[in-house]
Amino acid sequence: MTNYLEKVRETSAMSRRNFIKASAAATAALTATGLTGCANQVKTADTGEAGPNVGSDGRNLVDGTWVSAACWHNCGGRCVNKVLVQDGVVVRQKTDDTHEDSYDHPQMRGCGRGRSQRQQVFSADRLKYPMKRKHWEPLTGGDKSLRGIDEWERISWDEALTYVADEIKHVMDAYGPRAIYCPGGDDIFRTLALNGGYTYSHSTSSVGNWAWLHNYGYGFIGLEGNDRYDLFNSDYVVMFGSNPAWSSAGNPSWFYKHLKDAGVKFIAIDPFFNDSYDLLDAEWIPVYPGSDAALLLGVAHTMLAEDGEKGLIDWDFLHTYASGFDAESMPEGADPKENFMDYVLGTYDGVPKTAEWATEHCGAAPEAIRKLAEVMGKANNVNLFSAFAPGRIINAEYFPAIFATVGLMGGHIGKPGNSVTTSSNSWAANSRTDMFVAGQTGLEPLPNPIDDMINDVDAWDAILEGKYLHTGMTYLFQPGEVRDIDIHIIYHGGLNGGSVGTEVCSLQTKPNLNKGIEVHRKVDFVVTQAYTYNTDARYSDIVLPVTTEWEREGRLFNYQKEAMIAYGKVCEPLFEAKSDQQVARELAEKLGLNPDDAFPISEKQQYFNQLATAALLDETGTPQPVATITQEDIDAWGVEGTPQEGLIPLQQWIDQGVFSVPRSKDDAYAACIGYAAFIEDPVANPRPTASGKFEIYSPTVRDMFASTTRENGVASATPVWQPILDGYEGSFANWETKEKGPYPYIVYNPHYLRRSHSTFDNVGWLRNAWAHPVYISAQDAREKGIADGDTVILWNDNGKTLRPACVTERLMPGVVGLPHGGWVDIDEETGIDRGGADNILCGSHTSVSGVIGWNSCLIDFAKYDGEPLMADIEKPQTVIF
Ligand SMILES: Nc1nc2c(c(=O)[nH]1)N[C@H]1C(S)=C(S)[C@@H](COP(=O)(O)OP(=O)(O)OC[C@H]3O[C@@H](n4cnc5c(=O)[nH]c(N)nc54)[C@H](O)[C@@H]3O)O[C@H]1N2
Ligand SMILES: Nc1nc2c(c(=O)[nH]1)N[C@H]1C(S)=C(S)[C@@H](COP(=O)(O)OP(=O)(O)OC[C@H]3O[C@@H](n4cnc5c(=O)[nH]c(N)nc54)[C@H](O)[C@@H]3O)O[C@H]1N2
Ligand code: SF4
Ligand SMILES: [Mo]
Repeated sequence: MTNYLEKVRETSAMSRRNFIKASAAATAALTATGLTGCANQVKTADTGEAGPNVGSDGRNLVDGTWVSAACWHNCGGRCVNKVLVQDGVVVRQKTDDTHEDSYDHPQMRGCGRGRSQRQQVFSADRLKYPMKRKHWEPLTGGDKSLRGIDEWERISWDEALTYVADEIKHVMDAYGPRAIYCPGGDDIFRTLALNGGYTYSHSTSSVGNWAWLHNYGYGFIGLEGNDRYDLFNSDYVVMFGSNPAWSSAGNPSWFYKHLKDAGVKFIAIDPFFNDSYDLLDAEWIPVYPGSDAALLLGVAHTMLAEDGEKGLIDWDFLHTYASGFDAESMPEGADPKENFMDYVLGTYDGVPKTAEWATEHCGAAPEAIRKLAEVMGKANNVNLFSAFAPGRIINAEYFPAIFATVGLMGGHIGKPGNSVTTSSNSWAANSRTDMFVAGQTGLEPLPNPIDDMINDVDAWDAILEGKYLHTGMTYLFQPGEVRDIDIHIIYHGGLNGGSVGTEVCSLQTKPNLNKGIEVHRKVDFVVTQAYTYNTDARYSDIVLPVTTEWEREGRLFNYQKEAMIAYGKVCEPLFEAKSDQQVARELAEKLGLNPDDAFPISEKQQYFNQLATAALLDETGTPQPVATITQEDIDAWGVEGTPQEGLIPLQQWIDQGVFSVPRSKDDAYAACIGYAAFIEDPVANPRPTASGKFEIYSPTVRDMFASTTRENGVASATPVWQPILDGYEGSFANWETKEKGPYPYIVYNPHYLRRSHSTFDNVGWLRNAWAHPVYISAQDAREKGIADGDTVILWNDNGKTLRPACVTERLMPGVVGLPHGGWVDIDEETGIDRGGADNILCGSHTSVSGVIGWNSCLIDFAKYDGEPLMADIEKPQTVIF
């Protein structure tokens, strides 16, 4: 063990020497340099045509100090980002070069978005000063219909915070804390909690129906998978709805490519033959969005039908580790007829879920389904993977359970070369089993005294109608209860999740944007903390400009399994921006509260605490502090702390931007197999379910869904197929005759390279690189007379939006791909959105669980006969001051 830690230390020391060599220039402190003028200078340097080491102004782009800089968005990856600072000006960016790149010790390289970060931070459309809407009036809102189109007036911080505090005080007196809706803002939450509370939101956003496996029934808490080295032991990787090349930037696609090169075969189940499948030479099985459960039932039926001849099912495995597969393994007290196998065979409902039955629902050929059944058989080593996308569908509540069950049928859990798991975001192709203990800021939780939480899918209706269905928090259901709610203030406070960059779902990213705008024009007061003129800011009365992570003390990220990314401050706050926490403190003061009660320790101390408490779990699973901290460090930082021995000196970690662990196929982490302990000894290590096994039949899930009182869909203990009402089945007016309805196409939202959700959409370089078209299949385009590049209008009852067409053979006919996150841009004359905002089309529909169906929406589309769209790169930025 000591040897291993020694090796880690040595690697750090080596890269430290390289680092010092590379950045021989002075380490002049930047903090004193006001960078208000920095934006212009950076632009000159960036847009220069000159060679790589000389800026257009002749500036030498080699000398200076490389500083670790944040790339903090919720982007599916987490990478090292460095900026070259010269005389206080950021002139260049680079990524991880702390060591040679290898499979054993990969660099944590950034993507195009991260490398364009300076164009976001130093953008001309940064919010620079507090401002108020010209026709806003205190306490009444003034002309509220002008929200989103009004002019802006610059005001002082004192004025702005006084206005906000007065609105809050007024609403607290008149209606109480429940009237304040605050869907996001880790820092402002603390101030509002101290002030009496606020109404909060929750959502299944990323994971969709995967939420129902995380904590309940099946015991797949977080769906354990295997380490990346183990994947070489597999014959097949079967991928449902996975596009790491777009949505898991960083190393996952590269890890997958190593598997392909080693001879592992890939099968892709997806409406889109995406770039990842192309890279991996995957065999493509096209399916309609939301139809995966149907396809998998066809696979299960085929496995049962062909088991006698081919020996596909591992019966011992099923009976030992799962309950509810067949009549003999049903839990005590349950009706034996409700077992999964008899459901698949159609024993009692008269509908055998054959490959042909599945084809009618999913669109995949019966031969492809039969082939997949053979692949899933027990003779093969299979990693059955899905990203989250196929879970973000209404009526697909039972897809994750059916997915897991098919994996269990072939015995693909808990053994080398086999796993059944979500493979998504930064842990795609490398199970998320942690190698680190995250550092803690030292801020104790400050709970909200109010328990009102509105599901994002219901939020806008709730505010318009004055009532909502309270079901507790996503993942932790309480029985559905209709409550009155009377929202007067919307406070968009920024990001959630105990760390930056995690999901909130703002006006832009919640379903039903047109209804959201109506709500924003109804309530008494809207305030937003933002650094860029995002959709929340646009539809507000008062906007408070905040710093980006580049202008803050620093933070620690441990989203990457094998690396801890640390970054510090790049520059002082631009213009009049303040950190979210500073805003929360100053507002607390205006509200007559003591800001120290909300934030008893400084932002610097919080950063230090994170670094000091981060630990590597060594090969025995024992936490080893990462940072070596001396008394001199503590004194230099001016914080409280205790010296400690770690694996890398504190300042070196921050200078490098990363502490990463060299790996090898023989290390203890490589042997990490999901659920191995349970498989080895299911009695000693039971699953946290009633039966102690994987529960294919789950009364917990049935009761949970039944308790919501939502009507669309069934609450069932047996995982069953449900027609997708906002998907393929719903696209027909008459399913029997196959007569199409008014909205015959399924639109879904691929997470897109140009952006991290809506973030980065204002960055010119990225607009230049990625056009944000709408993907249309060649067949549908032919039928509609649409050519590549034509402006297309997409519509349904929720709204209308425009995009240029990208006509492709890689998309299944009947399916339309509208990338996620385009900034809404409503033409007030026509009501049509020119920004291709996905949530213009996503409605406030849900099903029995309350899941949000981003990838199940119905639309029609046509060639647009109005003025064609200009390319996004031509669109001017909105610079207010
Ligand atoms: N139609 C549709 N909608 C979707 C999805 C979909 O697929 N389709 N996907 C959903 C998913 S998976 C997710 S995770 C959510 C994400 O939803 P969001 O988290 O709302 O998405 P972002 O666009 O990343 O929003 C971040 C916003 O916070 C601002 N911001 C960033 N850093 C800071 C900061 O430090 N302080 C403050 N005050 N503001 C900051 C950014 O400028 C940006 O406007 O979207 C969901 N919405
Ligand atoms: N560039 C970029 N990367 C991101 C993000 C971003 O906004 N931009 N967002 C990050 C976040 S927070 C999240 S949650 C993840 C989301 O990442 P994912 O959940 O992986 O979602 P997508 O990348 O949209 O889609 C992955 C694949 O699923 C397919 N798909 C869609 N619906 C279905 C379906 O019903 N069935 C099947 N079989 N396939 C389907 C799509 O065609 C696509 O090929 O991405 C993360 N990464
Ligand atoms: S994947 Fe995310 S963290 Fe990494 S460089 Fe790209 S945007 Fe930044
Ligand atoms: Mo997400």
